[in-house]
Amino acid sequence: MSEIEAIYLKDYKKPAFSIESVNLEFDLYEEFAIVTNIMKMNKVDGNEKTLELHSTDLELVELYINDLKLKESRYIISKESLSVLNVPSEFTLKVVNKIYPQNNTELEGLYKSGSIFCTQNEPEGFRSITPYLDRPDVMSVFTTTVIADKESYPVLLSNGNKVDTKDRVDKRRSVTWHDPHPKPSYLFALVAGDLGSITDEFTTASGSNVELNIYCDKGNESKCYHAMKSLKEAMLWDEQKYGREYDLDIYNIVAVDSFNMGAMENKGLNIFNSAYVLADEDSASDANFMGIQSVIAHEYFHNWTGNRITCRDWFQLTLKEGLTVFRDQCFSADLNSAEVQRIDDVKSLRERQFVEDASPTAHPIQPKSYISMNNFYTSTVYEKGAEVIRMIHTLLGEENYRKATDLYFKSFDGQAVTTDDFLWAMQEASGIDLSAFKTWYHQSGTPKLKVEESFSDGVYKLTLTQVIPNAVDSTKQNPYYYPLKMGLLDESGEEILAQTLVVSKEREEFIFQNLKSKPILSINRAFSAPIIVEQKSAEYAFLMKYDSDSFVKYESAQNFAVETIESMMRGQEINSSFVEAYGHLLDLDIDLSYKALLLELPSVSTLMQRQDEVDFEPIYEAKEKLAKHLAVTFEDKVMKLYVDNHFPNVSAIDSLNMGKRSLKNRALKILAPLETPAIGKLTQAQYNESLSMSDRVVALDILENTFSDFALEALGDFYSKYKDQTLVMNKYFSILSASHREGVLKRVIELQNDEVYDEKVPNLVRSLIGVFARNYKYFHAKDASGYKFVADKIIEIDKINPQMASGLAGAFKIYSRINTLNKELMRVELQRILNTKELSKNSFEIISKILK
Ligand code: 0A1
Ligand code: ZN
Repeated sequence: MSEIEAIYLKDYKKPAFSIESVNLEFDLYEEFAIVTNIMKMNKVDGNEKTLELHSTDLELVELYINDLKLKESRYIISKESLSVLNVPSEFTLKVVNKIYPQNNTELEGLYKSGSIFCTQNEPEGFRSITPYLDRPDVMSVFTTTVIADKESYPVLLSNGNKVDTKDRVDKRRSVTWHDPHPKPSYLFALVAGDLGSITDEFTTASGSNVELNIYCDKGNESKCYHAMKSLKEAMLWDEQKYGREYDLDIYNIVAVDSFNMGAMENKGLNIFNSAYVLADEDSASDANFMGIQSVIAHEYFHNWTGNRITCRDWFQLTLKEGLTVFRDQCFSADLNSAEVQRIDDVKSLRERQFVEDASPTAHPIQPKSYISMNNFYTSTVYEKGAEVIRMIHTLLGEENYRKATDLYFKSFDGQAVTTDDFLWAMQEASGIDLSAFKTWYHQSGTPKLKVEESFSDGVYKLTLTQVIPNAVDSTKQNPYYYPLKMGLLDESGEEILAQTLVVSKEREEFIFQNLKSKPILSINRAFSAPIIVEQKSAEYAFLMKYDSDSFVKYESAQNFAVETIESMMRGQEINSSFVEAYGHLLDLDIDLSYKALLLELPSVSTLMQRQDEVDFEPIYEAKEKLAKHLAVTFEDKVMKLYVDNHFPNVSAIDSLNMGKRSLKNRALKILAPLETPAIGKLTQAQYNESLSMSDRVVALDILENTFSDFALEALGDFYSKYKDQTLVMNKYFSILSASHREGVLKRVIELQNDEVYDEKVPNLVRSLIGVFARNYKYFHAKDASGYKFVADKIIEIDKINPQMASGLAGAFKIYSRINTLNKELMRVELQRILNTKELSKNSFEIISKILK
């Protein structure tokens, strides 16, 4: 594998050429496509004689400079480039080449999803379409003509505004699009298909009318209305919160079934994984509706944070992603329950990012090197990146933050910039020195904060010690600078004080005077910093009852449960104070979705992250025992919660009914461990009478895991109802793959032959194989069967779609921390993958890092 080389941030060089304009023509046929690319180019660096364009597996048809056809001696084609020798300082380069979208299973560049031609170019897909300076700091004005058979591909789309349509004699049609905003190639998009659509419009604050279209497979139009509503909500929110208006006459969204990620923010033509567009009450869960609202907004927000201002190079990815995730999180918090949104964001950060940060693939939000950039669309760059922006927001305050973002947009509009440029704007507008804050961009690992308290003579002393993990290469790292929101409560639960401390040293003391008695500490309120707090003997039960901060209340319930489960793992009895405190939660009269979160026991992943040597069995055993005890103790109360929130059974998608559903489904999950026929019947009835997908899948999951006698019938019913709706079938595969019942691996293997399953469709692979690889019980089976199966799949899928394969390889990230027996079993399989001939650089990078 010696030919695989890393790319380093320190090696960044400015481009030697610029591209003033680019004119593209796509002639699309069933077997191939001909791309004609005419670029007006200028030398930036006068000494450079050779123009080196990025180009993957180029099949060149013709090459011209200023209308002069070039002889073979004037250029060199390699696997990854096209070099044109002796170019003048100003010239027009015309490249004609042939590509095969129909055979493209990697889903990068131009490919086919079903019968739809579509593109995915971030980060480096464009170079497989046509030779180009495929780097984000080369921005150009694109004009694109798409030509295809009129009948099979009546809809022809690209970026910008439509400027021309021509019917041609040969039953083909050409449509030309012009995008006046200079953009890098990764934002280029093209779609051709026979699509259905819905249309709406939005009037911007300054009075421009924007045509909004959402395209999908014919027949799915009625499932696009929630996405359209979300788009309009996002457009309005960005005007109100950030003063950002949309800047073209048209905004198109296209939903396709085969897509590697969630969606893509191409200028004026977003392409989406259909899972984040299509929804109706019958087929989508409440979580799906929320997910659509957030991803639609995320892509829309990129128009300013990503497109108008883009990244200088891919090491700056968090510049657009961290900021845009922060923006979409705030949007969702404003439109829904803010407290639930914050807890959900933190849960997801801890389940994914904290695990990554504790693994050999840990990296700073601004990485220093990569082998395949595709591997760096990580929860670190996205979600930890969003936490970093959130800390800046907290340090600056709302008003200064808005001044600073205004300055950022004004200073860098139309440019490709760095995270330092962003920090400059934050600092310049607020007057707050952020130099010590920069550490967050360059270090990896989750910082810990040790909290010690003392009290005497009315003086309360808080001693904070930062415990900073080493980097992956064992080098020591420095302390961080961050805002730490905290409060002090008196014995009766009254809040004495609430403030934001700034933590900046390895060890520091904060003194609070004139207190009547030892206060109770509420720390890292709202999860103001993405850290792990270590505090001995915290007053969890008290904080669960009295804290005014909804996050700390939740955190205390979680921590108390963790403490209880861990003591059970050490052989102790169930802590009755925890059980009592849990009982109080059941009585709270609060937001229903929030209550459902408070009643959830910590995940296996949370517990596993705290173990020095990970072993799942003891975690399961203790957690199941506690769950059963809670169910027995509170059966009547929980049943009342269920009944109160289940009837009348309605399907409406509004916050009240979504809250009712999440609480009653939490109640049903709490009751399930009773395993009584009555609960089995209740679950079966919920499945049979369900009006919403949330109720249906929760019931199905419980039947599958707890009441197997009833499961078969319900699963059969679900299959026959939804086998023609692939998106819904993802839920079916996931439930079966995540199951704890006997024989899961055997069933997963068989399900690969199901007529609905297709190894080329990432959503399906993630639902069946990806979910299995997170089924701790069966993936980590002590006979290595789970590891062997997933390793085989990685090897097989790597040949079809390397991005999908390296995504699956993520399941092995726990390698360095797992118990010795599992570690050895894993090692054998990881080595086997690494020995595979022609392994992609995507998979090579992840697996070689894990094995190091
Ligand atoms: N920029 C998109 C995510 C995205 C990234 C890479 C992709 O293919 C390799 C696809 C999509 C976003 O943040 O939504
Ligand atoms: Zn994004």
